[in-house]
Amino acid sequence: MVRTLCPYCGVGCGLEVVEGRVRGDRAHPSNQGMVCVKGATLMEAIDRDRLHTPMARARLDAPFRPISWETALGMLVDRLRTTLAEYGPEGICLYGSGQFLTEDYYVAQKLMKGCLGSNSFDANSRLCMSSSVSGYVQSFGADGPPCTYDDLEATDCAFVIGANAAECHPIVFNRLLRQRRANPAMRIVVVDPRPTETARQADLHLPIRPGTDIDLAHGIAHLLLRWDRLDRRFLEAHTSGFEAFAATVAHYPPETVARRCGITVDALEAVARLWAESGRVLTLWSMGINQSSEGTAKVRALINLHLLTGQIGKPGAGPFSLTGQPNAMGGREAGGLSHLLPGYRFIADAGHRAQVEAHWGLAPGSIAPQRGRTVWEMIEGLEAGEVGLFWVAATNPAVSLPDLERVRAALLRSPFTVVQDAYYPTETAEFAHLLLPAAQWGEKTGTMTNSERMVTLCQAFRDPPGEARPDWQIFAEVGRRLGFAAQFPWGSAAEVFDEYKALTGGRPCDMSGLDHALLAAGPRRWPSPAGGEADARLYTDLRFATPDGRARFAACHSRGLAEPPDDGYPFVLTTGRLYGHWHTQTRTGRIEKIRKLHPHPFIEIHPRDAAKLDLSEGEAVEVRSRRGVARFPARITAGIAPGVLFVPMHWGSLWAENAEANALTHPIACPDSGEPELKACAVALRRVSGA
Ligand SMILES: Nc1nc2c(c(=O)[nH]1)N[C@H]1C(S)=C(S)[C@@H](COP(=O)(O)OP(=O)(O)OC[C@H]3O[C@@H](n4cnc5c(=O)[nH]c(N)nc54)[C@H](O)[C@@H]3O)O[C@H]1N2
Ligand SMILES: Nc1nc2c(c(=O)[nH]1)N[C@H]1C(S)=C(S)[C@@H](COP(=O)(O)OP(=O)(O)OC[C@H]3O[C@@H](n4cnc5c(=O)[nH]c(N)nc54)[C@H](O)[C@@H]3O)O[C@H]1N2
Ligand code: SF4
Ligand SMILES: [Mo]
Repeated sequence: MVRTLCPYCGVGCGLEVVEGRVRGDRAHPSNQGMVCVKGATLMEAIDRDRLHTPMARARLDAPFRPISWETALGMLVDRLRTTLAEYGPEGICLYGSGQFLTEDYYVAQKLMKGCLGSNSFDANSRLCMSSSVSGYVQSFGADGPPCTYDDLEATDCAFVIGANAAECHPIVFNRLLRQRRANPAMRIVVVDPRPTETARQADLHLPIRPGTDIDLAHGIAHLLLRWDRLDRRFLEAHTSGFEAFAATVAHYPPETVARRCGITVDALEAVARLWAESGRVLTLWSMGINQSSEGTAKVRALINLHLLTGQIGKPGAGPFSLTGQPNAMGGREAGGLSHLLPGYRFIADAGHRAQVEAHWGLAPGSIAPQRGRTVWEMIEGLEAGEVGLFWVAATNPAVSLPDLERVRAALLRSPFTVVQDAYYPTETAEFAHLLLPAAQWGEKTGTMTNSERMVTLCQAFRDPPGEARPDWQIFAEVGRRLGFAAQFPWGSAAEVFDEYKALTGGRPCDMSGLDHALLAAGPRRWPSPAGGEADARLYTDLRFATPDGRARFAACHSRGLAEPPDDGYPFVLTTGRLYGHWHTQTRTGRIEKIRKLHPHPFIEIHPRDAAKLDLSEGEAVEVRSRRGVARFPARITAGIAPGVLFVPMHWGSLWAENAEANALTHPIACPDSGEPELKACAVALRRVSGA
């Protein structure tokens, strides 16, 4: 029996692998033996359509030919050297993933930011958690979700906003439902423009208009101030910026807020009353908040409510982001975004750079002082001819980035693209010059951190197929061949972890007390300082990670959608996920049971809008935005608000004809987090007659 972690969502369920089958690990505190359909069917896809050997081609219209690792690594190292000489370090970009192990992430940071001098390592977390990262950092002084899953079973009121947890974080949602069964007075509020499975289970569902979350949060704060339902002692002792915040929310009276959000004043008052009267309030959010041109401000507006009411640092209470990918947390800890360094450090901080340079045995000044490119800036860099080498690992940007026409055009211009993936074909492989076969889950050992800061050792239990190699080993071998033998000496992932954890000592994400041997006995939550104990929750002493120890209120106004609907594009399209599928389907598209569950893409539309187009159930609709078109069979549902549409993100060009959500979306991003507004764009509809 081997213990590991589910490689899908950020719930981070512990698994046991016994004789080639997986089951939930009862000893794992996060899931206590439970798994959802994705975890349960995991084994079925791990051998299908794998990439077995490196492959290369001189031009994108030529066929790939298999090559040896020796040839592939030689080619890559030559190309890195010539790109450095011709473009400078920032001409090299590596785009990674929350599906890396922490060890993969760490070695990639050392290679890119340390040895190559390019801070342009970014991850798909930029499309996912980066607004939560910047929200936590701005409000608390450090990243890190303060809560644990035990809070799900200790809360009186779960405020679920912009998250379809029943489908996307099923085991977290199960634990919440378990709490409501145990404590019938407990309430679940769901704020989502769609009638999701999560909303159907709610005691109160607020179907707000997309992009009005800040209005809603400020509207709640306005009422709490009016009713004088504040925790004044907490406010005065532990926060800053209250006056400016109070002045801001004065502009959000209930009538205005209800109108903007498209809900009734009664509904607004009902939710504000729950905030006022519940002993313990837990806010859970995910992409409906983060994927927004004001994502950071949305996160801070939610945190404001916790500061106003002192709902933090105690069981059952606090702001709790639900992490998307299995190791997006570990990625943040290891510095896996273009403005970060390992141990929750920042590129912009000269002291932080010096600490990391010293740890890496590199000369002072090796790490460049400016942040690197975000993934969208990498695309712009390709367009401008400023990027000479684009290296993609464990993500499928030819499906998951916004404005795909523009992305594809940029990829076609790329002088040299490396795609390091476990599967072949993928949509992004079409744009590669060099393919590197990666070992995936079960074939490499290393650690992942889930949403509740629980670090789990994922143990290998099978050999990689063909010549596939763990990502960290690929990065390390490239580093050695570039002349950095001393920097990449490790023989095992356990040694990588030991070097990495030393960089977390004394930092908020301290895991200096952990190692692989200890984790083999069971998962551990950080902070885990060497030789010390720490509370399970962050900020139980109500001292925050800011210089004055106070959490900061944000006084931001709601700006609404970056691309609001208008006469030419009168609908708001939102995008998201389905219970069975995982992202771009590289695994789940190859599993019969899941294909049956979700056989084809679709668009959700309100009956009134469908009637205007004379559209009946299942008929094809053409959806057009300023950037592209796609077609979907209509799914008519009274639950969705009129004027709002929904399409799932899962169908790229390999899996359906012309049904890409991201053909339509735009890249306008939050100025603080760089996270694009994947949740809303303006579109027009046309019935496709005879289809
Ligand atoms: N089954 C499944 N589970 C997954 C994944 C998967 O691919 N499949 N992926 C994982 C990953 S990486 C992630 S990031 C998470 C995402 O998890 P979630 O964020 O829960 O999933 P989404 O479907 O992307 O979006 C959630 C909801 O946001 C709503 N929404 C849209 N616009 C707004 C708005 O303006 N305000 C509010 N309040 N809500 C809005 C949408 O209607 C949608 O129901 O799921 C993880 N879990
Ligand atoms: N319209 C719209 N677009 C979105 C979103 C949305 O809600 N709406 N959500 C965004 C979000 S939150 C996310 S997280 C992204 C996800 O988007 P992607 O990251 O593009 O999606 P995945 O299909 O998970 O891609 C992971 C890739 O890594 C490969 N892989 C798996 N394991 C390994 C490994 O160990 N090593 C290597 N090298 N490869 C491996 C898989 O085969 C797959 O090709 O999509 C974003 N795009
Ligand atoms: S809830 Fe998430 S981590 Fe748990 S089994 Fe399902 S996909 Fe895997
Ligand atoms: Mo995500």
